[in-house]
Formats: sequence, structure tokens, C-alpha cells
Amino acid sequence: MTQTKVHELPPLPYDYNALEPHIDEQTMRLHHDKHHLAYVNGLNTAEAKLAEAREKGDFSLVKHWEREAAFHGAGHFLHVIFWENMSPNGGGEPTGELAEAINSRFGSFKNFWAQFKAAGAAVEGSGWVLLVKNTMTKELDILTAEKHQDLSQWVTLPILACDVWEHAYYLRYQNNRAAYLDAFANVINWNDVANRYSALK
Ligand code: MN3
Repeated sequence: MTQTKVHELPPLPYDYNALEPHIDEQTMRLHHDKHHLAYVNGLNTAEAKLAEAREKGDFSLVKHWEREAAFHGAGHFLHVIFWENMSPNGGGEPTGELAEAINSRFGSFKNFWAQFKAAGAAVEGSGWVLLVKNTMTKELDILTAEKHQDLSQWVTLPILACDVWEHAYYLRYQNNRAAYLDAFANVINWNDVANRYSALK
């Protein structure tokens, strides 16, 4: 059986009341101890169920557990970043390399913040606004997430990608996507995948 590492709730890097008056203690206690913990537990359950499915060779509920892994995993990892992104000594503006990157991409810190704030305010329903670095272009971008994930986990990077849109296989395989996936297995460049894996270390 494959080893699945159990995820744990990391403690806050400061006291629950350290961000007062900006973020109140009661919110921090509920947010960290209840909400974040639920994502950690949900991710552990999803990963255990997926391990069980591999063990049994029964993937009938794979769609459900992949969705759960994405929701709870993205929730867990984003909250870790969120806590660490804040500090009782925070505020102001960035300096150095990050400041230069922000100025070059967005024109100025003022413009960056205007877009970040507008994008955050415009998220439909629950979600996140994120400043991200694109690992291909090396550029900064502002992106938003509805809920946490839309079926992916932030902080992960693709090293093997297979297009399963119909345009990728319909002429040859029609509605038989599984046959296309079998065919894909015959052409995967595992050296490339391995290089991408190593490059991330
Ligand atoms: Mn939250």
C-alpha cells in the first residue's frame, strides 16, 4: 500500500489576538481552529479514500474524492499561505526585487493594489484573490479563485498534463475518452515529466 502523509493543522505564527484591531481574535480562533482544521481533516479523508480506491482497484467514486481533495486541499494550502502572509508588524509596501516586479508588471504599487482590491471585491460568492508568479513566464499576475479550487489545488504545478477536451480526441476516438487515455499512455515522454519533477526541488 502506498504511504499517504497525514496533513496537520500548523499553529498560527503569532497569537490569536496579534492582528487586533485589524483582524479580531474571535475571528482568528474560529477561522484557524474550526474552518482551517476542517480542510485538513477533509483532505486527509479524501486522500485515504483515494488510497483505498487504488488498493481495491475500484474507482467508482473517484470523481467525488478528487473533488473533495481539491476543495479541502486547496483550502488547507491557501490558509497556510494566508496566515503566513499576515503579521502584527505588517502593512506598508514591498521593497527590493518584489517591488520592482510589481512596478514592472502593474505600473506602480498603487495600480497593483487597485486591481488586487477590485478583483477581490468582484469574486462571486466565496473565494480568494491571489498574487501569483507564473512559473513559465516568470511574471506576476493577479488571479481569483471561486471557492478555493475549482477542482485544482493551488501551490501545485503540473508536470504531466493530458488534454481531455473533446477536440483532443473526438475525430479518432469519438466518445471513448478512456481509449484516448490508453493511447496517450503510449506516447508520454517520461523523461520530460521526470525533468519537470526534478526542476521543482
Ligand atoms: Mn478561510
